[in-house]
Amino acid sequence: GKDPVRVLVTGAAGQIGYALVPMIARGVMLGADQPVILHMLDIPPAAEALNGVKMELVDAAFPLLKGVVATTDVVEACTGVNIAVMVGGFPRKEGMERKDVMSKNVSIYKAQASALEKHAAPNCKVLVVANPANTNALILKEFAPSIPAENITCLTRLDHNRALGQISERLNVQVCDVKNVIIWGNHSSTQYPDVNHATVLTPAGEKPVRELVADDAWLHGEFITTVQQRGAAIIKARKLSSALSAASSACDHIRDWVLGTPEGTWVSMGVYSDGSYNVPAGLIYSFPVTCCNGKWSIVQGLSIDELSRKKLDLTAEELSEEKALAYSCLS
Ligand code: NAX
Repeated sequence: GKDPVRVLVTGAAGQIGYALVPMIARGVMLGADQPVILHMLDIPPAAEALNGVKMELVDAAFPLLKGVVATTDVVEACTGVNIAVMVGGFPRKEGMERKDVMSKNVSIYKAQASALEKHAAPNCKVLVVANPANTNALILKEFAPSIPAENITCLTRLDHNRALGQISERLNVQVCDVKNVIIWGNHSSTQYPDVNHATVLTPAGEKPVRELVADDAWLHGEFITTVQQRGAAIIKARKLSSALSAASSACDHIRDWVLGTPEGTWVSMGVYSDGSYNVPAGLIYSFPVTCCNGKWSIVQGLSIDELSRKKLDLTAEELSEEKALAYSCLS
């Protein structure tokens, strides 16, 4: 069989971690024929809970799971990992200033960047989930200069999947028949969920979502705000933030990156901007991408109408501000 792949999950004792590690151990992330060794990192106050997760992983007797490292030592956690899913971070608490939260996460991501750079396997692929996801990924990139920029990404696949879900509910079609929505920009409420190029597979062939929905007011209004505000709606309903959908989408992100996107389909990933679509270079920005042989590339040449242009720029501006705030925390 195949050699095991080492997958790091930081913040593994948390909510998303608890949903994510069994998915990885079942082959949802890397395939049903790919053995894995899980590396789980958390901080000392969560060490006992982390050990409990390790006990449950043992108890579940996953055939693909060839080993579990559960640790609060970042070097041990990062050593030899091929894939790093960064879920651990400092959450925003009631009454905290944005700058204070940013400052905490900048120091976490700076330290973990160095550990990954020194100890991860060559060509390690990194997915940042923890918020502010795009900016944490940017800090990680800055402080791990020997890891290629293309190997550092952030999660906007949950937003992408939420957009697919909303279209499928609205049209009463199977979600697997909807494709090529786009999430542009920041994983925040300024993100732009764009359906201008999205299609639905119908018995009569592929049809544009715009033609099938035929309700611009909904597409320009409620659809966009529902996707942007879905995280808050889940918190309101569950009294906890999204976890199973975040974990599942993180698996989708890595699976498509490693194993490739289906022909004719793109997905959304937060990646290092090269200036495509006049998005400022040097931001981690969510674009439509296709993946092949373990590499993503931004889908080029899509038409951007005036309304979309404004929304692409607005979310880029927010990311530039976050970047400036993050850098101000470094000095
Ligand atoms: P939890 O608070 O349940 O878990 C976070 C875990 O991280 C905790 O166990 C904590 O001890 C650990 N942690 C804190 N600092 C750490 C460090 N320096 N090293 C390692 N571990 C550390 O949060 P959870 O609900 O699991 O969410 C995790 C992160 O995902 C949050 O930042 C959250 O905002 C973010 N999300 C991002 C999403 C996305 O689509 N990009 C969606 C879901 C989620 O909101």
